[in-house]
Amino acid sequence: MDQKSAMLADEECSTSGRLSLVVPTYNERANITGLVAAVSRVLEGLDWEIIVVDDDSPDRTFEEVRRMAVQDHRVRCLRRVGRRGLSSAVIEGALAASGEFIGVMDADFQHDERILGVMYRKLCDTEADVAVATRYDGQGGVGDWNAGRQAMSRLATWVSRLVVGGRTTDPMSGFFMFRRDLLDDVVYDLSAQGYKILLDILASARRPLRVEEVPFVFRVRTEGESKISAMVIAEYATLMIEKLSHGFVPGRFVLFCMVGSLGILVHMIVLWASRAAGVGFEEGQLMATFIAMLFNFGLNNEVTYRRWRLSGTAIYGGVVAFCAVCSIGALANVSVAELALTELGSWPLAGLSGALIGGVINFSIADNVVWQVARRRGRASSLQLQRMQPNAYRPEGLRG
Ligand SMILES: Nc1nc2c(ncn2[C@@H]2O[C@H](COP(=O)(O)OP(=O)(O)OP(=O)(O)O)[C@@H](O)[C@H]2O)c(=O)[nH]1
Ligand SMILES: [Mg+2]
Repeated sequence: MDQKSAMLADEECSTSGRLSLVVPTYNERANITGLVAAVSRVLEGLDWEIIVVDDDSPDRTFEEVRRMAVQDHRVRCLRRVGRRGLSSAVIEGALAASGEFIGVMDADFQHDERILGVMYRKLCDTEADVAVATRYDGQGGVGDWNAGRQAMSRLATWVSRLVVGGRTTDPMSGFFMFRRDLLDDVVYDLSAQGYKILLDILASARRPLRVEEVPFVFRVRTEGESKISAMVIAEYATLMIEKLSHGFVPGRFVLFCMVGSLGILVHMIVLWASRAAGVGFEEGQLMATFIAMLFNFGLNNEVTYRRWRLSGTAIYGGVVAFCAVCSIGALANVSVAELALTELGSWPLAGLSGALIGGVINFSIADNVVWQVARRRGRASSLQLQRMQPNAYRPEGLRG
């Protein structure tokens, strides 16, 4: 499709509702000006706005956006300070949008802006709730990805389809458009973690959705760097576990266990180092336990509880509470392991049972005590909103 054919000078569509395009950015200074120019060209004739949600990029992408916003009021900049996360950036941008239709696309030109018009038309000409730009149907494709990335993407797409069924060929797509009332329906149920916001929306909807697809070929990034990391992959895995277990196993619990496993590694390294330095076993064990607890607290605060991260002086209270919680978990661990050893007679099984029970107890208490104040604050604001919208779904943590 050429650029002209995708333009939207069409009268019928131009009066059908504003399109708000949400573009999350992190260090996209080299791309953002060109992207806004390209998008405004293809959306000519349509009532549109672009909301760039920038997480205080070190390359100061937000300054570029503000400069454009001064010249064109359809361009808006939402700068988030002390926050990171693609999904939460998209949700907050969409909540700030004024359009009846909301589009989401990356800033790095990998998403072909020339199909925006077709996606918009799919929504306004049909009863569709979502229009997904897909890499896995018809003329779509993943471009120049190497075999490893292709295989990973295929596997992740297959797993995602276990969660959302066959509603779309590309639930992992970051390029899509939807009606604003869909967001209002699902906003309390979104996990808002990680990269895969379309998947989150589709999995959270409690009514059958009509999904239309538009194929496109994923382009190669030419400017700036990818933000895909081990953390992004871990977040994807936890999102899948949470959705597949229908919320029974919270994503936070999975991350908490991963952090705990790393904590054991830290413990063993410190113990080994202290023994090598001639420190006695008991002193070494005490030191290793304390350092591992500090490590676990820090990593959980940065990763598992990123959204409710403790900062400033609250950190001190958090460390003390976390160490106290871990002592309760450790006590339960040892007691259960002793009991299991007597009953089962197998030390690996006994050790595993103790670790599992200790982990569950640590998580339950830490989740409700250490990060409780920040989480309660989040819940309270959700409840306040819910009272204003009685038909909205109940926020996370308050479901029956
Ligand atoms: N606001 C915000 N935007 C982000 C964050 N992480 C990534 N982004 C933006 O989200 C979009 C997608 O990120 P990419 O790193 O390009 O991810 P990708 O396209 O799946 O991966 P590549 O093919 O490797 O580029 C880009 O516009 C990023 O700038 C974040 O933490 N906050
Ligand atoms: Mg990209």
